[in-house]
Amino acid sequence: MQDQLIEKFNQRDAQVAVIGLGYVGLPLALNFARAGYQVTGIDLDRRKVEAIQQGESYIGDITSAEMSRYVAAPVYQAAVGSNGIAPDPLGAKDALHVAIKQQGALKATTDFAALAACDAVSICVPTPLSKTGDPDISSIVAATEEIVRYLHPGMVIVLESTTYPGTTREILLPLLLENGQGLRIGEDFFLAFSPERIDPGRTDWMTHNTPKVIGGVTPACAAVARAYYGQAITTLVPVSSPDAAEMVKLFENTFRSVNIGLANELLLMCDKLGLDAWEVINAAATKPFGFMKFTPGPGLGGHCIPIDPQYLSWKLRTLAYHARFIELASEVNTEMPRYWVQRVQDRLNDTGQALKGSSILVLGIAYKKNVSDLRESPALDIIHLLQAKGAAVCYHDPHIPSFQHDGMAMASVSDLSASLKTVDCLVIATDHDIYDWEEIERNAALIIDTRYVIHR
Ligand code: SAJ
Repeated sequence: MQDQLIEKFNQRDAQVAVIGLGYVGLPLALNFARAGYQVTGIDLDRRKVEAIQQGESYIGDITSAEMSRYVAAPVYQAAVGSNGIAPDPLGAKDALHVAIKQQGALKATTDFAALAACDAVSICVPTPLSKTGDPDISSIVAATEEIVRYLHPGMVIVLESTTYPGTTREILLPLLLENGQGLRIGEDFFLAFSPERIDPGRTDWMTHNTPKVIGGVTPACAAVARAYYGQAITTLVPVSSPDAAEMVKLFENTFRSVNIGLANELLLMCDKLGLDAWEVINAAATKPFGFMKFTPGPGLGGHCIPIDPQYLSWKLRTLAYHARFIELASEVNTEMPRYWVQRVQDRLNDTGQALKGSSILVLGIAYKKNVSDLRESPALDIIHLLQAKGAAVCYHDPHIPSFQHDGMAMASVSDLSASLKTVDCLVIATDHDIYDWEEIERNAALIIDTRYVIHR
């Protein structure tokens, strides 16, 4: 079975599925289609499925023109049932079959039954934190339970979702082994973990050319998973187990969280010493070796860096180990919004004005520059804290015209120049490249710059 499957991948004559068509799954599905596989994208969100069927991209990194090249040809659409599965794609007339093979490499559906015809499936579903701050892998479990229903001999499953070490082996494997058909791991079906390394908006490192770590449950699983991914990804980095691969991903992002926390603590220390933290950091960054620059900021945003390390510290707590760096970094990073609000209060106080009743404009609320993603953005905490102290807060962000979050509903001010001239204080939370910083500095009375973009 192993050799048959590997040969199918090497011949690029495999049918594969990607579960979860977000910023990770859709680019992966496209890369598999580009490699020559027949790809079925599966997502619970019918709007995503319909958009793909229409050749419309909803991911910034993919153009609709690019996607349309791989979406099923019109003739295939005619034959496809409403749930996105052709009645009998392999028995279709020659013309349809050729159309499917050449152009219909990518189709989408909400129906997991498509897995019955698949030789491989990649799981790219979200792994958030629960309300209590613990890992929520319910989407992974739900996807795996669907896979079990359609598990058949000659199938490889690769988990991509970021999760704690042990998930693949301790959660997915037992579920898959209860397949009721006596299918054996490493003989009849194969299982591996390969973490995603997508950085939305990047054009230098993309899915196909970013080295991809991959760890199989058994040597046969590793060989099959490498054949599956090797046709679409330039560089594979095999590791000894799925646990190691899971740990690699968490270490990568914990590395960032801890170093960002150190940069933020440097700011707090420089405050006490009356030093300019950015001057210190920029000078330290001239060291040509043994140093990597991170900068203080408004706090830690995004759907990766604040979340992933918590998966690791949670797992270690179950083993009675306290992951001190992770928890300390999280403590420092989450404290930053409060630190910056205190800076606003002090600056207004210096001019004899109370924060209460003052008007504050927060500039840039996305979690980092040049993105429109608001998830875990510290700017939201800054707005909330300022409002709690009685300030009248407005914001401007060209990437986020309006938002609703945690009972807050706001819209970006339309005339930035006019707003700059009227507010008491400006807080620069995200330094989008689109801003004209000289004009901003000319028009704003008081500036609290969490990104050091004005003084750069
Ligand atoms: N931040 C700082 N100081 C820094 C760097 C970042 O305050 O020196 C803040 C950012 O403003 C943001 C948060 O930390 O709020 C996270 O920033 P990030 O640069 O890590 O950006 P992310 O969250 O988009 O991280 C992603 C990750 N990619 C994946 O998980 C696949 C991360 O591993 C990448 O290294 C990062 O992109 C990247 O390099 O851009």
